[in-house]
Amino acid sequence: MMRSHIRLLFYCVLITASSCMTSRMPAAFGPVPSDRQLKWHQLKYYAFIHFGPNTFTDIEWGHGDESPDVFHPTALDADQWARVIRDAGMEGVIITAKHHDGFCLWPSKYSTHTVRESKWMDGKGDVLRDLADACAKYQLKLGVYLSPWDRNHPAYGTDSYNDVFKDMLEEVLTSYGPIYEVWFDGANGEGPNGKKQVYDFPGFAEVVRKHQPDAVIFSDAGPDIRWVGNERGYAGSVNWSTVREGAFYPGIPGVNDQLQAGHEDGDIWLPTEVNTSIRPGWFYHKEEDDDVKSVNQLVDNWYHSVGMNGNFLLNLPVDTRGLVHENDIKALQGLKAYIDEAFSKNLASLTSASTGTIYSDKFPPEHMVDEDLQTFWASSNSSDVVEIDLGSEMEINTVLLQEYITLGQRVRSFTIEVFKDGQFEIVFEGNTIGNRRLAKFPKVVTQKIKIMLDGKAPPVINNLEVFRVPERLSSPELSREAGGMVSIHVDSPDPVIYYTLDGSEPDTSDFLYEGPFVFDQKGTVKARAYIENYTQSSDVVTRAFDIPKHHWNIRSTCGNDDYLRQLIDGEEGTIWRSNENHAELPCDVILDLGQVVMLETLSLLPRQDHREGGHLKRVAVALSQDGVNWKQEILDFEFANILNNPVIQNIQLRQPVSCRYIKIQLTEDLAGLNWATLAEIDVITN
Ligand code: FUL
Repeated sequence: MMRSHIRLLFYCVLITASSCMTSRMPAAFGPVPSDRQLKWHQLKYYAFIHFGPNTFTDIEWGHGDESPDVFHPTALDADQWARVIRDAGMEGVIITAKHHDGFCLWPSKYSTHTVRESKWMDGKGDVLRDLADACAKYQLKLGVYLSPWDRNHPAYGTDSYNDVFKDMLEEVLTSYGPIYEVWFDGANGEGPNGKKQVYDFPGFAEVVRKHQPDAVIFSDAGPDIRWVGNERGYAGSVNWSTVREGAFYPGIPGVNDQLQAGHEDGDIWLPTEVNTSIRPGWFYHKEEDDDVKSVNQLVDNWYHSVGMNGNFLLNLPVDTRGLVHENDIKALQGLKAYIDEAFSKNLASLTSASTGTIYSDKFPPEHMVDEDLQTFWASSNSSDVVEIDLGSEMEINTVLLQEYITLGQRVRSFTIEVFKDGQFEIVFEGNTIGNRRLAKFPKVVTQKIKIMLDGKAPPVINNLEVFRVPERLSSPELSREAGGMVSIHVDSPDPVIYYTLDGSEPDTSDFLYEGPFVFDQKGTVKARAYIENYTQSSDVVTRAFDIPKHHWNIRSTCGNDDYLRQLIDGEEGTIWRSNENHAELPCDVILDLGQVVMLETLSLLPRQDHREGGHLKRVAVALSQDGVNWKQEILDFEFANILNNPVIQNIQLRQPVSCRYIKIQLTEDLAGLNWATLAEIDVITN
């Protein structure tokens, strides 16, 4: 009796061990990354460079009919770009070798619109060569952006253009050393003959695979990396690296939310790259020198890209000298300092970890905290719990989680709890994890952290780190209402704010902000906030204001007059719209500035609420001194890239014009539905 009991027990243990505990690798679940995608997942942060004729013509989308001579950098120094990029902690750079204007930054045999035709370096220069050399020197990876849309090439819109594009690709991929990423823009407009092109994307990919088999290919739809659906630099809190095959193709409208979130039931691996520019535009515009993203904004982008299962592609628009601008460098340095301080000390390093279940003792929970990304904990249950004991009480506010994506992306949602006052309390609830997920919550003192995971399959986690990242004070927000009153707001209890009106950097010896103040002239306000007895200060924020708007009047030949004043109320959040469904375009909005000014630039702000309806495509502008006799100043201004990047549109006059009345002729809207919206009108006067 006794012996049979023991034998039974022995068999039970054997059966349990062989069914629950195995030393075999857990099976992959769903689609998994290719080797080249896995290598790309190891990157975090790299630079985009937009540079070309647009840098000099001051527009976002060149027409392709510009003279190659407009390209004339005075002090181009690719070594400086690479140094700045390396010092920023970036791992590589992708340059616009050819943007929509068709201008090639290398002397392509297949185009007559290249650096060779420009006077820069007597036509002997090659920007790609300079950058490739600098990348080799600073050990940066080199990537190329090539726009299939070409507004210059005579073959565009015919079958032979696809071959031209492949030839150009081949030149770029065979002459400049290893290329780590090829970036195909989805934009597809008309070429010089008014025709659009059907792109041979599979053929383009073949050329890349042939000459640079390790390079990843980006487009809205891959095949290796997908666009994140917006140009603001935001991945979603739900971000699957998997998508349904065939759901996307480059330039497909109306799928931006899906691009951002991916598909939980996706059948191919297509992770997100999160792209944004350090300034409002992708190309350099002098009037944006004070609009460089603040360190706070960049930090926010970091958490929403690197921290949300994406890689961060940050654009640096090289300026007309051919250099990365000082203001951009300062912001990059600020982000680098933050990252270094925030993530250098992992408080969970080599602490003890325990879990609800393990798939096998070859994949124990300690593997999550050993800082070795090749080892992992594998659970045997789709819902599981991880507990970390930090060894002693510590102040923490951030947890980094990483799935071992070689075996697929599994976690659907997770909750973080910390032990406080004798019990666990929830501090964070998140959705997907993927390659990397940063969970940031208000700081708390604790010794124990519990993470509840819910997966499509048993979670496989290879890294868990815990940090106490610096809390950054919010940046001041400056606004001026139509009456000329300037308000400064800081999203923090009891900030002390100082400001200047002479363009200098504010400190505690400048004006103390005690409430809205009158500033009804042209000039610049700069503000900085302090908290905690001046031990912490914010970014400096700069706002340039032109003539005030209280004497302005506005009327229109379409739309509802009640909302017209919203165009000049100083508030970016309010919009005017012509009557939807009334096919009112073309129509005019007429502005009376109440005084004669020397007008340099007219600035039109598109709607900022991330809705698409009513976006303008083209406007014209006429000016008048008396409101009776008009002179047409701008025949056709294109709202370039308005759907993806609805930033302020600066319509620059060829030279300053003396006028009091401005007629904005709304000629065409993007959707062709003949109705329009705008958020705000501003002027820049001389
Ligand atoms: C967009 C382009 O149209 C913009 O000009 C910019 O190059 C951006 C990165 O991609 O589709």
